[in-house]
Amino acid sequence: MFKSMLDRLKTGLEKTKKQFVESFNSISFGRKIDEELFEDIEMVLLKADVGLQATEEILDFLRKESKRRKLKDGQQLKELLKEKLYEILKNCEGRLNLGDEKPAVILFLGINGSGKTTTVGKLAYQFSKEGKSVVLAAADTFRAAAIDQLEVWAERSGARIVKHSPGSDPAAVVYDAVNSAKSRGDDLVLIDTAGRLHTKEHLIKELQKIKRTIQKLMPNQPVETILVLDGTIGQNSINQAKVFKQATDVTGIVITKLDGTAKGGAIIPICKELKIPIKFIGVGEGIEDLQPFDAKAFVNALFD
Ligand SMILES: Nc1nc2c(ncn2[C@@H]2O[C@H](COP(=O)(O)OP(=O)(O)O)[C@@H](O)[C@H]2O)c(=O)[nH]1
Ligand SMILES: [Mg+2]
Repeated sequence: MFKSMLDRLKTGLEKTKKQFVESFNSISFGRKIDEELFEDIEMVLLKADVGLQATEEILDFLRKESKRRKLKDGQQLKELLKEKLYEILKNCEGRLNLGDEKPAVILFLGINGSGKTTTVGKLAYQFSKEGKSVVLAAADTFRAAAIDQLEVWAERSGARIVKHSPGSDPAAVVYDAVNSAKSRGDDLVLIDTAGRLHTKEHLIKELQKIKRTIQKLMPNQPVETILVLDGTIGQNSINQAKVFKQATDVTGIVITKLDGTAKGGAIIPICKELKIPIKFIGVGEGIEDLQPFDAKAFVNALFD
C-alpha cells in the first residue's frame, strides 16, 4: 500500500508524539490555566528533550502571552504552544542549494552510524525519480563494507557509483566523481564520507581537502555541506554538531531516525542553538522515509 508523505511523517513521529499527546491528555486541556498546568507542560517538554533553556523560554512566552490574550482554558493554551513551536521551527526550514551549474555537489558529514549512507541513498532515489542523473561518490574509504553498502543504494536508486579501493584517499574519489559527472553532464554528485577520524585536526584537514578538490573542479558552484545527526541521541547531537561546525562551513542539517525516538523535541534546541537550516528529516529505514523538513507539518504531527 502506498503511504502519503503525511502518513509517513505521522508514523515516524509516533514516539515523540506519544510523549506530547499522552502527557497532554493526562494534563487535561479542559482545565483552567493555572501554575500547575504550566508546570505540567514544562514536564512534557523536558521529557520530549526540548531542553532546559528552550523549555524555559517557551514557558515564559506561554505565561505572558496567555495573560495578554486573556486565554481561558488549557485547549487555548495548547494552540498557543503549537503557535510558538511553529514560530521557532519555521526559522530553521531550509531547502537544498544546488547552484546553477551541473553537477550540483552535496557533501555529507557526520559521525559513524548517524545515517549518512542511508540518507545519500534515499536522496539519490528521490532525485532519480525526478529524472535526474545522480552520481554517488564512495568517499568513505575506511571499510570495504561502507563501499558495498553505498553500492547497494546505487542499485536501488539507479545512480552511478564512483569508488576506489578501501583505504584510498577520499579526496581522490571525490575528484573522480565530480570530474566524471562534469564531463558526462550528470545533474548531481552526492558524496558519502567516513565519520571516524582520529582527531579534530585530522577531520578539519580531510574536509578541507575534499572541499578544495570540489571547488577546483566547480569554482562557481556552492558546496552544499550537510551534517547528518542521529535523532535518537536527542540534544546530545548539539555538541557533536558544534565540532563539525568548527571544522567546516555546514550549510544544512538532516536529522535521522526520528521514528526511533521519543526525543524528537530536541529538534527545537538543535534549531535554536545551531542556527543551521534543517533540510530533511529521516522518519524510517525505507527508501521513501526522507522528507523535506516542514515546520508546520512537523508541529501538526506532534499534536494531531
Ligand atoms: N529507523 C531509522 N533508521 C535509520 C534512519 N536513517 C538511518 N537509519 C539506520 O541507521 C543505521 C546507520 O545508518 P548508516 O547510513 O549506515 O550510517 P552512516 O555510518 O552515517 O553511514 C542503519 O542501520 C540505517 O538503516 C531513519 O531515518 N530511521
Ligand atoms: Mg556510511
